[in-house]
Amino acid sequence: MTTKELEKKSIEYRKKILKYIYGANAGHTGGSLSCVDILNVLYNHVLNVSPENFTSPDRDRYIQSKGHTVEALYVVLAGKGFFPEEDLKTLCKYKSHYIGHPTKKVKGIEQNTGALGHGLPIAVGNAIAAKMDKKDYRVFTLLGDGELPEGSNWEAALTAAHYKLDNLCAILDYNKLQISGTTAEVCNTEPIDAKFESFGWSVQHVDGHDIDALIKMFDALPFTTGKPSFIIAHTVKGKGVSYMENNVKWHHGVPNEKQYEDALTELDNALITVNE
Ligand SMILES: Cc1ncc(C[n+]2csc(CCOP(=O)(O)OP(=O)(O)O)c2C)c(N)n1
Repeated sequence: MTTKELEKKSIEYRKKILKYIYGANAGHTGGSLSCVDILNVLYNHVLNVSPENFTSPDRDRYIQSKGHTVEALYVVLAGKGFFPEEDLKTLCKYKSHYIGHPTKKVKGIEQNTGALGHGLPIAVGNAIAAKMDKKDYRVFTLLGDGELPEGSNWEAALTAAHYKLDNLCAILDYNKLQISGTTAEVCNTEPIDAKFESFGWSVQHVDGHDIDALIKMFDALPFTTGKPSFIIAHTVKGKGVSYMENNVKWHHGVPNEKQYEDALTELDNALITVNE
């Protein structure tokens, strides 16, 4: 897929994230819009995973540690044919499997997450298993900067370096906001790059909304043989909808009808620009 095609896909994903959150009257809007370009590139360029090979032991693994932004994952998985997009109309409804956090009841989802701080440890376990089984699959996990203070992440970070897991890549959705304020105010984890480097990871920074830059970054994995890779993806919470951008209110805010229409208009205009 070309960069332009992926850029268009990102806008379509954003529209769908809003559509289903608006329909459900629930969801994590800002963080889903923040990470969707990363998911786009992962699922449409990087990961060897599809509905057909999802039970193969050789498939790549993607574990979404910041589980609350599952709406972004749902629209990407639906687009890949893991389940009919129609199913997302049941988002957050009684008896639906499409709940507000990832669950293995949904095809394409590797692990239940949402209690923050669990995805990286699980990914480390998967990557160790690949090494033990002499398999070539790779393991990717997406973390939020607000989730980084969870202690389990640091134990996993130590372990990943100890076992030289160069088949592991953690991506940080570095939007600098979390649930109730800036990440720095709630619990400062800076300097993140120096911390992971000192733990024995190979660290790179990227613009998490630049499709081309993301492709190049993922194509360069592993950054160092014998070390796990850490990508700090600089993102904007609420990206693509100007009134939501960098506003903590939209962590789990749901647009009203007028706001929803305005957001769609803005995204449709962005689509016209990409098409030019
Ligand atoms: C163990 C745990 N503690 C608290 C929460 C509540 N919680 C949900 S989202 C969130 C903030 C996460 O911030 P971040 O990881 O930066 O996500 P983003 O801003 O990218 O949406 C918190 C504290 C949780 N889900 N799990």
